[in-house]
Amino acid sequence: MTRAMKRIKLSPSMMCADIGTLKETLSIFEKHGIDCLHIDVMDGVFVPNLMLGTDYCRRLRALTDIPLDIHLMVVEPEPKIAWFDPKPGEYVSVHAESTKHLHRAIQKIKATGAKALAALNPATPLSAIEYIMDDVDGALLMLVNPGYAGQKLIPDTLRKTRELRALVDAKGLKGFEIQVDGNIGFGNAGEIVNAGADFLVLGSSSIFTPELPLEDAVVKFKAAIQS
Ligand code: S6P
Ligand code: MG
Repeated sequence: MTRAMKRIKLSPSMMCADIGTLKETLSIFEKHGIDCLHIDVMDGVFVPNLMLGTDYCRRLRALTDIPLDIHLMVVEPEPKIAWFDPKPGEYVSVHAESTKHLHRAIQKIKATGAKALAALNPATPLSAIEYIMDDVDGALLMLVNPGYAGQKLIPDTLRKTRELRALVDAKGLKGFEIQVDGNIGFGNAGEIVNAGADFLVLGSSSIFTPELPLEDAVVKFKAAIQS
């Protein structure tokens, strides 16, 4: 199967969504088959910003059946995983840089029934996850430094995406998902998918832009990854 034919999952970054129009936003996502809602959890320590928490997740689950995709950017993530009450069908990602025991944190996520992704900052080598790839459901490669929306993609993260895809293919890990996050736009989405990503986080560089109504932007983005 070529990359172009592969089903690409889309996960809008809810920290970029207008809270005043949340219900309309969710109904657009439901109508267009959006796969997940990306929840950026920031503690002001692991990253220099504070964002989204447990109550927000609980509220979103009451408003929609779209599964959450919870990106933990916090120090000492292990005890905090349960705070989010992850559900089967959801995703939780934990940063390799945030824990001394990444494998243990991954096991804690999997014990909840949710899928576990190992997240890597742009400067962290793939070797940080190479020996636990059989035990994760996928990886989250940051294409920007975590902390803020609206940053510029660090070019060598595309080489890293290609290298991870090659490693996944060489190991024959069929279900392993490669999520990428940061500055994914209409113009570079094709290149990012061709590099091997199959799970894209969408923020201010694509669907949450003042230049286009949300629904038009979703339709345009889907067309961009199909062409
Ligand atoms: C960044 C965070 C991301 C952003 C996303 C925003 O720390 O993990 O999920 O919300 O990158 O997208 P964009 O297109 O503004 O970079
Ligand atoms: Mg994120």
